[in-house]
Formats: sequence, structure tokens, C-alpha cells
Amino acid sequence: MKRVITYGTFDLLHYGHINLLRRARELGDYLIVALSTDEFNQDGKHKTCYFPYEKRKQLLEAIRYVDLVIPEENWEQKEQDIREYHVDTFVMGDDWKGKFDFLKPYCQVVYLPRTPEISSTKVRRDLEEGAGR
Ligand code: C2G
Repeated sequence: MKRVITYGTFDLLHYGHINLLRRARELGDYLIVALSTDEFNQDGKHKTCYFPYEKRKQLLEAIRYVDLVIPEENWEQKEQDIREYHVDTFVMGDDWKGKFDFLKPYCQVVYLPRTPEISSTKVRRDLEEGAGR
């Protein structure tokens, strides 16, 4: 069984995230999503989430491509996660290209093209401006 892992906040969940999760899952047989906790978002990523961790986790677990959701609590856990979950492939969108190459000794590292026209920031801004899609 080929095991894939990816990391993120996934708030507000949108089709760009789904495109990423679908392609990540297609690289193997089992997809683990390490979901940023509320504390890590606040302290480590300086991101404010609309949905708290448990709700974001519930949404991700409902996605057919996702097999397991684990907490992402810090920047340093990736090597341990790769060992603990016997990960073969680490996947991120290419906005992170190169940033996780240090994981190459432990697993395959793949950066997938982002879905260009959508972002949580854009969704928030459009909603504030009353601009639907
Ligand atoms: N993504 C994408 N296309 C978009 C938006 C996001 O492919 N239009 C991808 C990102 O590249 C990332 C994943 O979806 O791989 C999750 O995006 P975020 O929740 O914004 O993740 P981020 O805050 O970048 O956290 O340790 C790594 C971090 O947890 C990554």
C-alpha cells in the first residue's frame, strides 16, 4: 500500500483544496491529511480560521480522497510523521515548491500545481464585497 501525506489549514475549504487532495490520493492508495490545529494556525502560521479544528476535520473526513486526518501541531513534525505513518510520498501545492526538499531522504517529495484562480483569501474578500461567483 502506497501511503501519501499532505499538510494544510483547509479553511475555508474550496475546490482548489479538493483538486489537491484528489491528485495527492491518485499518487498512492491511502491519503493522510495533517490538519493544522487552531493553536498552530495562530502561533505558527499567524492565520485566523473561520472554522475550528474539529469542524475542519469533519469536512476533510467527508472527502472521498481522504483516508485519515491527523493534527499538524508544529513545523517540525513532518519527519516523525513520515516515519510513524510509513509514508511513501509527501505532497504539497507548488506555492511550497522547494520548501520541503529536506524530506527527500525519507520519502518522495511532490509539489503539485495550485488551482490558480481560487484561494480562501479571495473567497473572504469576495464575500465582504458581496461578489458571488
Ligand atoms: N492549494 C491549491 N490550490 C489553491 C489553494 C491551495 O492547490 N488554490 C493547496 C496548497 O498548495 C496546499 C493545500 O492546498 O498544498 C492546503 O492549502 P492551505 O490550507 O492554504 O495550506 P497552508 O496554509 O499552505 O499550510 O506545513 C505545511 C502547511 O500546513 C501548509
